[in-house]
Amino acid sequence: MGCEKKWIFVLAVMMFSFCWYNMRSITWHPSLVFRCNSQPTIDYVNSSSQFDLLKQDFLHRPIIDYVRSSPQFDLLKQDFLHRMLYEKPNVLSPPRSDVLMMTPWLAPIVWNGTYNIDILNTQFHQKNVSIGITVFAIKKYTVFIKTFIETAEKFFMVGHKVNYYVFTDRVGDIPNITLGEGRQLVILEVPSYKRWQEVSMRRMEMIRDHARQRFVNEVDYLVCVDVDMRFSDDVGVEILSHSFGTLHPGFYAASRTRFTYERRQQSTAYIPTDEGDFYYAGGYFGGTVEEVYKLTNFCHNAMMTDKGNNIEAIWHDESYLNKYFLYHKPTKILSPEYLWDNNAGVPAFLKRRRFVAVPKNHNAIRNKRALQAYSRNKQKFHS
Ligand code: 4GW
Ligand code: MN
Repeated sequence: MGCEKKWIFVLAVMMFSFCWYNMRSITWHPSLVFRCNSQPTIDYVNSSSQFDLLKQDFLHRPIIDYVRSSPQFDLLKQDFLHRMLYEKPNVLSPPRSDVLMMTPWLAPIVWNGTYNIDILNTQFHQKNVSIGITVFAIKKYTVFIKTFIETAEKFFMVGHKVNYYVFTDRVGDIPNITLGEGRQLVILEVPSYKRWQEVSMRRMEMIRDHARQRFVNEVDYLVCVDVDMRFSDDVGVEILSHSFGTLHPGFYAASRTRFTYERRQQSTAYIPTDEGDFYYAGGYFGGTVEEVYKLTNFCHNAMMTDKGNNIEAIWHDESYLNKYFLYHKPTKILSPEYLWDNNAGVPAFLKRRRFVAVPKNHNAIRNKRALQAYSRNKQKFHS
């Protein structure tokens, strides 16, 4: 009898445990709770194993440290615009329909009428940007400096901080020019090269070296241009971007095959006839100091490789620049408004001429032999 009671007791305990176990799962097991829900949340929850990992991440990295180590978030908060009144952009009526406003890689092409300079000025003032403009005046080209800087004072980045970096071999020939507030002239003495091609090409090396040694500590952006030019209308922060190139005034409408890229395969500047987006001008490019360093470093190294192989690209630094931009697409492109030659007339799409070539008295400015070679090439390739 005692034994029977014991078994009945054991059985009762087992049945009770079994029922209790099941009741617990009915009441508390999360999957059953979710099953009561008409939405199939259960599948989502069950299959989202990455949520477990997130939880662990959270435990291992205390929030307080994360906040403390990200001071840039405080600065971001300050970046906002005040109330401004201007015409609303219209999605179904683009500001320009006569010109390409965007590249296939979504880099804007800067044309008059496509941007609001007040918005851009406010944004760039908030960032307190400073802009360096590099220009070379080697040998007789010092004659261009006065007009270049005087017109830049009127039109280039007015209201922003500007450093003019004038590279020259004739320091004594650089005139004294009174500059506006926040603007300064820095004269950089550099060697001159015998061959004019080298004078033009070595700009890449000199910009590269000074970008690293000096510009990076002094300015945010660099604008690198020819000196035989005058500003005749506004050139402002609308041109600034990570990296930018400018459409050459002679080729904006030309087909790929007519672009005067380097076509010899032996050259590092070689571009086949079935490639190429635009023909960029050698006399106007820029970007952040770091990007300009990369660009000029590439071009100079490519030139040196070619030099070692006794080859020089057809349009010198311009050919290497075009090769660089083919495979390192610029993030902004300047329309020919930013680099024009009045010899090409004034087509209807050209609403402004902001930076135009100063006619050169070739005989007085350039050495004779170089001039002959130069005109021969111009006729052959730029006609
Ligand atoms: C032929 O005798 C020469 S000299 C071709 C360029 C020369 C040259 C150019 C020079 O003697 N001194 C000089 O400083 N440069 C710089 O290179 C100057 O900044 C000039 O704007 C740039 C490109 O030369 P460029 O303006 O004569 O080239 P194009 O006619 O294509 O704009
Ligand atoms: Mn020029």
